[in-house]
Amino acid sequence: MVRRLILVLGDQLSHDLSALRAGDPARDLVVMAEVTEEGIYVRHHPKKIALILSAMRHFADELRAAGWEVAYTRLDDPQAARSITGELLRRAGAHGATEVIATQPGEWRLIAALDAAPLRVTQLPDDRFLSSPEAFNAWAEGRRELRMEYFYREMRRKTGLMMEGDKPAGGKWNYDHDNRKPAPRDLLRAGPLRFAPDTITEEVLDLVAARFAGHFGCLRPFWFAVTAAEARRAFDHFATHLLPGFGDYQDAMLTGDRFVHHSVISMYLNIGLLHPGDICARVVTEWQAGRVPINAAEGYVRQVIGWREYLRGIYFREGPGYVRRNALGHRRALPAVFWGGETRMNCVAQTVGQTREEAYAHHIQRLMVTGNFALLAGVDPAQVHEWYLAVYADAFEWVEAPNVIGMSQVADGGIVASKPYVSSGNYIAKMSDYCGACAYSVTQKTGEGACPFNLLYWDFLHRHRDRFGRNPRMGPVYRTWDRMAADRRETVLRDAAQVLARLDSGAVV
Ligand code: DLZ
Ligand code: SF4
Repeated sequence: MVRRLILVLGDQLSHDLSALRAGDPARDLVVMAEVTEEGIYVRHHPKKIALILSAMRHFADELRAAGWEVAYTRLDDPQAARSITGELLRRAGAHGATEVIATQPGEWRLIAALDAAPLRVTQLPDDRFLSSPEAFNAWAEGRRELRMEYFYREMRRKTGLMMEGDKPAGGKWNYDHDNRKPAPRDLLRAGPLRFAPDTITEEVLDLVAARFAGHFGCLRPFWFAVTAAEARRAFDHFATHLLPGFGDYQDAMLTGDRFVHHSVISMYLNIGLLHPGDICARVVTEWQAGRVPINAAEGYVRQVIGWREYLRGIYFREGPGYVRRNALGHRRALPAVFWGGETRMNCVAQTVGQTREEAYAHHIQRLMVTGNFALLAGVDPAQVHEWYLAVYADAFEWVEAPNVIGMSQVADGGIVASKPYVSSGNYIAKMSDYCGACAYSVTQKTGEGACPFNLLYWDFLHRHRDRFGRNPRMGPVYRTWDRMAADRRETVLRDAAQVLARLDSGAVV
């Protein structure tokens, strides 16, 4: 019988992957390949590359133990092609195969590459999710607005998670209002579970150090889980020690406590080491047992069955052009501070510094510090998107692009976000301890020492009044602006222009 190739990509490390289910270990050959192109099409953070390559190697061993023959290509194999399709062609030639079974990749670029390969490639649906692009489209059909909250409610009903009959448990769908507390310093907070690299990971770390030396980010210390068993332990640790406070403090940012109550398992989830249904079931069990308050459990479940699935639906619905949307016409180049360039803004320095060291920052750091800054400064959203895709270990385009292009940069014209997530320094001062150690003053609204967020916030709203001025949810902020004395408004706009000029000239801001 002619052999078929089963393709398993670096973010498809699940034993129940549709391509593996469709294959036959007695007949088919699994192809896994470490390839240069996947590491450099955006310059991924070295920790992210190491996570993926080490997890791939461990997964290949598990597949072999389960009876599969695996053709595994290492990055330093002199025969290796540079791309996934190059490797498929090479393996097809060597084994006389013409047919490939794949699970659809999470990025249009690779979907197109597989379509264009001169082989018979079947791309099966990726069903490691609780919804599907088809179900999302059916939900979206005929709706004027695609609001996450309504999609989420449908997912609650569909999964039955935290439901009492057809009513939400506790009487409310969403407990976000209880989730906005600044966090106290707590030296005993557990933090995410860390794993010592084994020999496979050590080998990968040396390889990544040699091959991707110029990429932004620290490779070591490397402590990520690299197998499903480790990822489950990491989640278990979170559920036991950190989940109870997750709700209250999920938006809080603390210097020196990078993870607060976050689970830091999104990278494991997104490469297939964890399944969303399993982790939600565990969260619900903790809540049912009375060990976790409802606002924590609901807040966590909403991120997983709500936001995550909703954004995936948007990505596949909107098509390959989505990442080039630029509804606000923003053109500024990404400032050097995003790559670790000097800055006097402590919140940005902390968030970028932590991103460099951990390949991780939590959602409010991403949305309200770096994302907010890029949006207020009018940075080209395609460049912002590429940055997020490169620097975060959990960033794959299906989830990263709608988060950045849609939610953070409102570059999709308002599909994901009904109003821009922008704020002055006030919000950051409330939710973090960053402002106390900052060279700028968050209470100063104009002049040299004024927090740049305070200046750029009004400048942004003023610049985009045509678009946002009629949005009823933006009414109060425009009224505040209009009530300011005319000369004060002029000063704000003049000082903001100076901040932007400094950014453009490469001066330290
Ligand atoms: C991100 C990534 C990296 C850095 N390296 C590889 C690789 O060497 N081999 C592989 O199969 N996958 C890798 N990936 C993940 C792919 O980029 C990912 O599958 C696509 O971007 C689609 O989400
Ligand atoms: Fe950030 Fe402004 Fe606070 Fe400084 S003062 S940390 S720039 S919000």
